[in-house]
Amino acid sequence: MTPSTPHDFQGFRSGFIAILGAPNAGKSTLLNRMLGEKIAITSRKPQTTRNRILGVVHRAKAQLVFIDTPGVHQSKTPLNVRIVDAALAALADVDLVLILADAAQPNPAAENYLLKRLEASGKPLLLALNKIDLIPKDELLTQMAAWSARRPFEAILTISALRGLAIESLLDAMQTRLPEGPPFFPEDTLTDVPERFIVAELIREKVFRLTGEEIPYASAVTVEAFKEERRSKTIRIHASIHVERGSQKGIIIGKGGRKLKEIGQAARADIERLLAARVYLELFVRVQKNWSRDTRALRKFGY
Ligand SMILES: Nc1nc2c(ncn2[C@@H]2O[C@H](COP(=O)(O)OP(=O)(O)OP(=O)(O)O)[C@@H](O)[C@H]2O)c(=O)[nH]1
Ligand SMILES: [Mg+2]
Repeated sequence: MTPSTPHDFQGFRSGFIAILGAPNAGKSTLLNRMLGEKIAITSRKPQTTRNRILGVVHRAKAQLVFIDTPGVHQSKTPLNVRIVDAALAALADVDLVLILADAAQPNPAAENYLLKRLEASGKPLLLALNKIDLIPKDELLTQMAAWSARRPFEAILTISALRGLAIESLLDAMQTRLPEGPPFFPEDTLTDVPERFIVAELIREKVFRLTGEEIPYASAVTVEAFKEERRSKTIRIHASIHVERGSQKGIIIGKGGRKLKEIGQAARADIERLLAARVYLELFVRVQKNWSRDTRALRKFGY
């Protein structure tokens, strides 16, 4: 690539956009959809995302840098307070905020809390009502009216992140509201999160999807070893699933190790797709008593 002069970026727009919303609104699904790659994990259960995840969308005349965030809600547990703080901290450095709301299952308590926390930020807000594949059009119109009565938005759009409906119009609406300027990242940059982090997240996603009750919320995943074996073209990964109690360890392992095997197989398939390589995945389950309430453990697990 030859170095670019500022002149090359005439008419080019670039900026940072935070995706904020109640838990389960579809924020991570939308990020993946806009990127055309899966970098953020998703599940039917709320509070899937725990960290800020950056994703870069490259368009002909613009670069949109998204920050996917954990769902904002009022919760007082140490883990959740950290998670929500992480989401709102994303606000500081962005040019625009995209609020994503679940039109099929509105969450007024969390939405109002978010709007209140956004008041002081002074950032322009764009609203997208998601999951329009699940509700009739007239109900959507009622909701749009109700939202615009709550506070003014730059624009209100209706989309389906899962089905890929109206995603281009949403990108257009965001692009026109970004400042003019050169791109922040090279053209081949998709994210700034390390592969190891995405690997840990893909394992955590399987725990979220394949276990019930409190297990997903009591689990954290760390990757201890990540070794490329040139000769066999295999990547050897050792990872641990940390839970809070011995009984939870038993549930994750399952009868005859069946649950852990299921988690491992599903995770490995995704990791192989991500890394485009053969993967040998070894999973351990460890008990770290009440880690979600322990500041040091929270830090160790990346929260
Ligand atoms: N039907 C339908 N389902 C959707 C749509 N977008 C997302 N979902 C589903 O909604 C659920 C939650 O999606 P996520 O992307 O994990 O939601 P999130 O906002 O990132 O959730 P947290 O990280 O927990 O805050 C998943 O089961 C998605 O498949 C949509 O447009 N239509
Ligand atoms: Mg998410």
